[in-house]
Amino acid sequence: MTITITAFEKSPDGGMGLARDTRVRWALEEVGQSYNVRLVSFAAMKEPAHLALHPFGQIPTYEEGDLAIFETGAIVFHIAERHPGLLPNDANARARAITWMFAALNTVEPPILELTNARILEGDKPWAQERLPLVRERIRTRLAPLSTRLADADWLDGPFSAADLLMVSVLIRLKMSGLLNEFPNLAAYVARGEARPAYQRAFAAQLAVNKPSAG
Ligand SMILES: N[C@@H](CCC(=O)N[C@@H](CS)C(=O)NCC(=O)O)C(=O)O
Repeated sequence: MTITITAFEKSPDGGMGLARDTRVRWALEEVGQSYNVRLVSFAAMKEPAHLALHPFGQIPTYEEGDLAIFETGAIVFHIAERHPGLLPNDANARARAITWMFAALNTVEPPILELTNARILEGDKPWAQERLPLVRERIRTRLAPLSTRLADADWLDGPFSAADLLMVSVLIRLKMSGLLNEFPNLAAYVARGEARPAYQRAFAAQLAVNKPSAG
């Protein structure tokens, strides 16, 4: 069945892979599933046709036959459930992997997004500089236990899974902040994720959309 996802016509990050279609592309690449991409402008994302797919007017969305879903956690979970390779078969290991998927999106991602908000959306506010150390400290309170738990393992719980795909996708956002380098095992973890051929293909595909055209 044909799979179609949506992505930014022009991503604000210029193709650095931070737009969330990258994690969906990555999941599809990991399981060897081909997909189509429908590019949408910021204006189109707020129009009825897209709002019918995504009530909050965001990307990515995922369509497959008569199924349409949104939220990257749900999309990656859906892909992982229908294809082998992203979730363990053992019931307990699977439950632990799903736990880490939620932890990535629910516990680790929010303070990281706060940093983006503080820098970009609130950067011109008089209190912006004063707030930054507090926001960075909140991120450290998540990275420190994550680093302790990962220790010298390659992945969060046994072989690479959808949990690592989401956790790495979330941590990638910190690369420019310097915070990741305070935790060398997390920096190495992200590098391991980025080195996966499936990630490389996903990254290249989103970059191809956003690359400034030659000439
Ligand atoms: N929790 C959602 C977040 C989706 C989201 O924030 N998408 C961004 C792109 S990465 C977006 O569409 N931003 C434009 C907007 O909110 O208007 C998910 O994981 O899918």
